[in-house]
Amino acid sequence: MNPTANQNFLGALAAVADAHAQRTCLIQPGAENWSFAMLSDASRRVAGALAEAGVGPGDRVLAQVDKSAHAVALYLGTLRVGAVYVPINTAYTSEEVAYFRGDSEPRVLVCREQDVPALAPVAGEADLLSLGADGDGTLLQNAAQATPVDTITKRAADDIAAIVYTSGTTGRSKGAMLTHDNLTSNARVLLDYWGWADDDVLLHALPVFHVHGLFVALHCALLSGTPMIFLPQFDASAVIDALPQATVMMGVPTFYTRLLARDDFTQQTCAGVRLFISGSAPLTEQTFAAWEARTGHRILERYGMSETMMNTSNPLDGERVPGTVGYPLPGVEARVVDAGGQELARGEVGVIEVRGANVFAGYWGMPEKTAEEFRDDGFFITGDLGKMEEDGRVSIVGRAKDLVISGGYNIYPKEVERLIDEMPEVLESAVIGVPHRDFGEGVVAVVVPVDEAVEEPQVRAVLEGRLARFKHPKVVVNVPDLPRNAMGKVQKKELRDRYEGLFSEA
Ligand code: MLC
Ligand code: AMP
Repeated sequence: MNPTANQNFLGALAAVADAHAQRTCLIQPGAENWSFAMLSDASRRVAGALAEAGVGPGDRVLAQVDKSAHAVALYLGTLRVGAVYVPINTAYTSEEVAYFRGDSEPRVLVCREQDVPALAPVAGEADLLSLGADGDGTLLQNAAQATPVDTITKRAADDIAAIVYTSGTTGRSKGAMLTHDNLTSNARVLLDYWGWADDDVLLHALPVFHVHGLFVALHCALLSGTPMIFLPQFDASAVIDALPQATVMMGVPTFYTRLLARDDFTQQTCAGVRLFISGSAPLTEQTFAAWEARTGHRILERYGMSETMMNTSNPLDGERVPGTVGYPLPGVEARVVDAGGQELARGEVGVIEVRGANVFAGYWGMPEKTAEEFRDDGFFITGDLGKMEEDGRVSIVGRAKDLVISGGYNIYPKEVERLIDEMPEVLESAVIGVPHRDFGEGVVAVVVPVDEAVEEPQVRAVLEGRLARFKHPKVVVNVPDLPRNAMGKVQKKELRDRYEGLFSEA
């Protein structure tokens, strides 16, 4: 790598876009398709609006926007001016957005038009701009007046391209800083490992505020100059309609279980597909087997995180083993260690640690937290429990971190417990995840009431407006006390075992 060259990841994407200018980039059923040239052009205009708003290299652009072609242009426009893209879930409440705004100190906050009144009071120093999925709003109005930016601001390989927030087990969310080199290296590895071909068409139904939809999926298509069927969200009917035109689909396990629940989803639907990829949450062996029985395809499962993007993957050619997440990707080292950080023998369960060009630069504004999660030799402590098989495959068996993954979204119990514990009717609570047929895990609040039993609507009413709804407990259970160990620590495993059948009918 030439250290004096411009390492802005957008440079690589722009070169591909120029080479495929007239090719379709975004296939949008029911709306106009966008060519690579149209997307490049839109990103230049958005960059103009951002530059006019004073956004420069290293400045943060916080975005809470619906998925759309314009949202992709906003991401690319941010990179173009050398700024840092900070995407957040559209389900977050204004109270949650206030935290991200305060922590990331963006120059600009871009939100949906309907959210302007609620977010104006929390925008702080940031300019508040709006962007509708159809292109309405002040961002594009400003872009129409601004001079488009043709240059790509020079960035070093280790300059920050994006901050992706991932919730903290103890405190508030931490912003994982991903560098231009992190994005570039992981995208190149995935294109090669998954055998991306010139005639591939990706079905993209993931949200574009997490690494799965924004980086893994989008980058594979943009960096290979191949089209995506760009759906605004996952809707089983829309996916069944679009799949016959696709060759690759990426999804969280819920996508797969929801498709399997449909009688009109058949082998014929995916006759043209060469690869189904799953990640962000464990894919059960039952889903793997049911998918193979229905479609003849063995789903390729891979493992990643916001902090690292993709770490391991089952092979494209070769055995895809259900219940495992495959081999460390080229350039990624993985090891399994005990509590003291000693590497364990193959087959033994411990914490997974990874090192490589994909691993993030640290948590934004949290040097101590960053130091705690890295070993001296540069390995990042993932907090996932797993083992390495004799042949080098990795299996994930659980989590050392107290985390629920529901439909591919992470929910940190502490964040929910803190609010429930503030209720005068509650003595204490424990929030857990138990098996859920649709979401993989469903959130359950186990509460010790002061007096009368606490009902689910009461809890929801307290959380409403304060926590995104996907984090709300789907069930509230009342108990006289919480099981604790000798140290006084709540035994969540015991609670998970006790309530494991709660959603069996779900
Ligand atoms: C929505 N709801 C959820 C939920 N999604 N509840 C629990 N878990 C979820 N994941 C709730 C809403 O709050 C709402 O509740 C109700 O369900 C209907 O909302 P919806 O928006 O209509 O939901 P739906 O369209 O059904 O969404 C489900 C989904 C979506 C699975 C399609 O959650 C999704 O796209 N998930 C993908 C997440 C993802 O991309 N993860 C990648 C992270 S990156 P109410 O109460 O309002 O009715 C990562 C690294 C890696 O992990 O390795 O990839
Ligand atoms: P996030 O904070 O959204 O980046 O979530 C990352 C977490 O998702 C990882 O630390 C894992 O716990 C989990 N995860 C991602 N992919 C898989 C997978 N294939 N199997 C099991 N867990 C996964």
